[in-house]
Amino acid sequence: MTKNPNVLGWVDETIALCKPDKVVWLDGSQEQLDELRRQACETGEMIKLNEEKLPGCYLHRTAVNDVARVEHRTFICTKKKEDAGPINNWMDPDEMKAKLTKMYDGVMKGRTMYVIPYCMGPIGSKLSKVGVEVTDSIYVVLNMDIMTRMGKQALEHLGDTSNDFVRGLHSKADVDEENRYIVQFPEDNAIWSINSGYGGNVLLGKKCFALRIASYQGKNEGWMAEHMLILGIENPQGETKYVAAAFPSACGKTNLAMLIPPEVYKKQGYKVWTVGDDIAWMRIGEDGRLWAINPEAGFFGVAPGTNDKSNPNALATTKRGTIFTNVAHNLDDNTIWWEGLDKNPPENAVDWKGNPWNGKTSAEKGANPNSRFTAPAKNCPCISDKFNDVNGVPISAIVFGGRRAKTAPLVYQSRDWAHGVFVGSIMASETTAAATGAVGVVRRDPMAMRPFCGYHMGDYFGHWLEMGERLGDKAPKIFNVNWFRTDDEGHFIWPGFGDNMRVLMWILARCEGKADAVETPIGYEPKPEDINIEGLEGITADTVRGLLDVDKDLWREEAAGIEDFYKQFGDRLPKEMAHQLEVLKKNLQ
Ligand code: GTP
Ligand code: SPV
Ligand code: MN
Repeated sequence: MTKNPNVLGWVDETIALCKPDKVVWLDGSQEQLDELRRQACETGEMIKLNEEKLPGCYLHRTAVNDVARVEHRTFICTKKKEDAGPINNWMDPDEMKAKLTKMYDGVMKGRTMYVIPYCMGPIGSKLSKVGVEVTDSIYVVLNMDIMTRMGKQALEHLGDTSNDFVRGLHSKADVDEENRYIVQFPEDNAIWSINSGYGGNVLLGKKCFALRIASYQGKNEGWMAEHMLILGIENPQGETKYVAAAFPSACGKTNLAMLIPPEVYKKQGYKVWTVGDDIAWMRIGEDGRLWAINPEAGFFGVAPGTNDKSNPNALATTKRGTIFTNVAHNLDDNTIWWEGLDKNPPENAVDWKGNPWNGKTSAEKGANPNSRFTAPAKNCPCISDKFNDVNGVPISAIVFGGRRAKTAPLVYQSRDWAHGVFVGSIMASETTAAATGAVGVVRRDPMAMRPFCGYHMGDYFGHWLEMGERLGDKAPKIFNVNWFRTDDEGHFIWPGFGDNMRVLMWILARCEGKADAVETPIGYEPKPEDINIEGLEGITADTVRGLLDVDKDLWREEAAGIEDFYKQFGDRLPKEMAHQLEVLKKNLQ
């Protein structure tokens, strides 16, 4: 399929190491993929769902011990420990390779090795990059087919001589969690993943390449790889402005990216278009502005909570050609179900663990809280016509946000780019089921990149500052949002979902110099009456005032927490960041 000696040489090495019975190169043809679907159904790896109701859709259950990313087993292996920084797990690359080589040796005996060439980003775009993943999992192949542009087209994009591709070696091995490793070697353009069969651990184009490796490449090559959705808001005159937003895992990116405008905007003719829901690669264009592409071709979205009210566009996207992972299986009509899909759970079902399950009587959940759908972007009713554009889209605003019951207000704007980098760096959010470990614990998650930054976080802040200097007055404006403030009973105060557009509208108005703001100790905020609440039940200007409240006591505690967090970066914390913290402390006096 290719003459590229770098690709051929590397694949030969992996064959010699893993010793598969058979090697299959994925060309991307439907015949080849259909044959793999057939095989996966034969072995029980996948279950074919109701062809009338869910054409081309399949269900897969992972091992019960393998349902989320594993941050404690994820490593950044740079030659020097300090280059991985204090937040990443590190091991010497030679030591790690020696350790894992023993585990890969002969691991594919009796199995088939699949070689998946794939392109992250539109074919032919200068912003796109190629990876090759070898794996022993058909589930991985079929997911990569949805999530990336894979097959021959990717090898053609790479060309016959280039060595600029990411080498991804995956084996599910025995799915042994004690020996599970997700390892990035940024200096070698390589990823080694073993003993998992789940999502972000094994679809190596996604978090491992498009964020961890790509963030490192971006630093060296002068661009940015970020954990951001990209959406366009089209006004009644037909002009579209683009926003990129970084929220931690399971904090609302897919939902915001596909939002349905509230009636008040819909009737005026506003439309929202999805460019991406998880990752943005951004470069400075010839016009000096920041341009973004979505490197992915599909959505690996959180299933629970997705329904025809919260996210009808996502639900519509999953009706064809979709793989469902770890949701409940409705045996009556061979469809699927998850918590929050509707109020009618199936009685005759199988839960995500594979046990008989009655949704009406069981106390157990039918779907894992981190169950997912893998759906082609082209199914999405609101997919942007710029989705495949080789130039990407120009970004007007960057939005950070987390899941905070208190402290962070509904929205605020940074005073300038450097302050915006500070605002991103102090993000904190409650942990979710997207990674193993405790859920609901507040932790610092700078730019939503804590689990995904492939190098020293202090240098990463420095890279953001440098990008701002290069962008100058063409830099996007930077904001922070929080949809998750709760009242005394723990209920969300802000309605969220489609109504988040009301906040985005203030953000865009600020970018165009058309809205006022008030100065607070943490940045600029809207006047409560500048958030449009027309048609919202139970929300008054006073509710908005409450949501915008900056509690100085809480923020003084916050500043102390930031100071602690910053300490670990030592002299690799840019001076500008320390200065911004001093300004915040002074503003809070
Ligand atoms: P990853 O794919 O893990 O990166 O997650 P994500 O950031 O795309 O999160 P997603 O949009 O899938 O939302 C995760 C959870 O948050 C779902 O259960 C949603 O229902 C919920 N959620 C999303 N937006 C809102 C919102 O505006 N308000 C509230 N209360 N919940 C929301
Ligand atoms: C996330 O956890 O941010 C995800 C899911 O988008 S995974 O691909 O598993 O990383
Ligand atoms: Mn994500």
